[in-house]
Amino acid sequence: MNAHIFFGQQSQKNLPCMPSDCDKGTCIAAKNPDCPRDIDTATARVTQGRITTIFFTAAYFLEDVEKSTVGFSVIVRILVKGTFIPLRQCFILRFPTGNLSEITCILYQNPKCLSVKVKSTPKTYHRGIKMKKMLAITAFASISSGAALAEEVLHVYNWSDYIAEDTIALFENATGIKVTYDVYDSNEILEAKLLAGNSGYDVVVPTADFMQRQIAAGVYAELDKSKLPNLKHMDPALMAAAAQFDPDNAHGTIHMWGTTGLGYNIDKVQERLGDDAPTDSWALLFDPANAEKLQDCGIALLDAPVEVLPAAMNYLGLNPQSTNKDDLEKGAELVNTIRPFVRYFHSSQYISDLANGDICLTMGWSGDVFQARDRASEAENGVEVGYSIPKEGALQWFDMLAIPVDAPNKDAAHKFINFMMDPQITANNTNYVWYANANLASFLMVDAEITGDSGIFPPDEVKARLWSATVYNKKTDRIMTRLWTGIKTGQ
Ligand code: SPD
Repeated sequence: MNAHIFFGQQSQKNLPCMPSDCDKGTCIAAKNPDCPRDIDTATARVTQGRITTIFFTAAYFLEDVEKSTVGFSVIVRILVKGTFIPLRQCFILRFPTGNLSEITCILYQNPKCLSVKVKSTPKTYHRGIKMKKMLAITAFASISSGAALAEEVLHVYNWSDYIAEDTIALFENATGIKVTYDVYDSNEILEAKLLAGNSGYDVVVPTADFMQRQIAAGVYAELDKSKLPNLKHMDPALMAAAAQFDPDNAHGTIHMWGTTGLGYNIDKVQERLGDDAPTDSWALLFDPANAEKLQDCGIALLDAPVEVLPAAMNYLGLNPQSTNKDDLEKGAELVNTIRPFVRYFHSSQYISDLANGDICLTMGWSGDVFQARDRASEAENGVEVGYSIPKEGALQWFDMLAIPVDAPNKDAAHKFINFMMDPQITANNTNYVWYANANLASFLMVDAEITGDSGIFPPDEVKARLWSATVYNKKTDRIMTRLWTGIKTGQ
């Protein structure tokens, strides 16, 4: 896969469609009737410094593009001051010595056609050759103004395995803000830090039900939506579902959402339970006869009482959202019957263990199980991983981007959250972590393998069987903690 952007006359003859009608307002340049409109956009701007925004016309020459059914991803090289700069994906890029300039290019269906939008330019540039000069100038301006700036820092606390590997670097490159990034793997850990106060974090990612009671405890700042223009991309239906925990989505926006189901090693389960193994049912885990047969190849459970007990209650035919003490105790009793066959309780270790064949069954979060499947297939180790949303039903949850009320850098936090809602960034994240997102504009850029997988984006008939989490009050919390401690310690 190799593609170049060139600025200048040479590239123009390679393009069937060229920018031609630019004026001071907007320019859609694809005039060739063979070219779809808005097939790609290219912008460059200096985000800080004396010249604040420059949008430009550019010409692409694509040598070779990796095709997929959804779109194209490209690697871009840019010529600045006579040197080709190796860059990552064509999305947000910066010049080598400055961190203030950025180029964005998004390529969709037909890479041979070009459509460039030019908005509110200080000057209008019609020719790529002028663009080349302009880039040199802006890079220069960046270097000189960048030296005087103090480093701005953003502290992010997120779930492990929950972001593409280059997202943070792209944000840093785009904004010049340095990110410190820590991870956790349970809501309880995050909650303990937030309730203690002065966590030092600017952005955190609570699950919506935990977030609700944390909002009540005054843990979060209200979002300043004027700083979040990318909110317009969010799916109103999913945001409304998340709003049941945070009215008007006042404190958070959806990072990813998913389900809690069963991850399993297809061959090992089949070897032990035969062709009729109930992989589509909680019975695979909660029927003690099955759990006993699977114990030798390894069963793991999430270390999350609010996930495990309601699933057990659901299998028993009880309301998984119930806070009734008897119901919770019946759920715990069932989990106790399979407890001797459970190897461990952990909420992230199962990803690598499932991928390596070290366990054969886990209760797990959708994307994490798909990551395990992906890792196994990359390792070519013969392990085949399956994920199922049990036919009895499953939890649907939303993980939210939010800002603690005592965040040291709320302005940068808003920039980060807005960046995370950029359609291309969201798509990159989903393509990497295998979780469904709620960003409608991103779907064109999400791998078809992901959008088409019913375990990640469940169809309506499956959605109808999903329940949303219960927000437990202090009294129920205490019951849950007591039951959970009993289960884990085997008493
Ligand atoms: N590896 C990322 C996992 C994110 C899971 N969030 C789950 C919340 C479930 N209630």
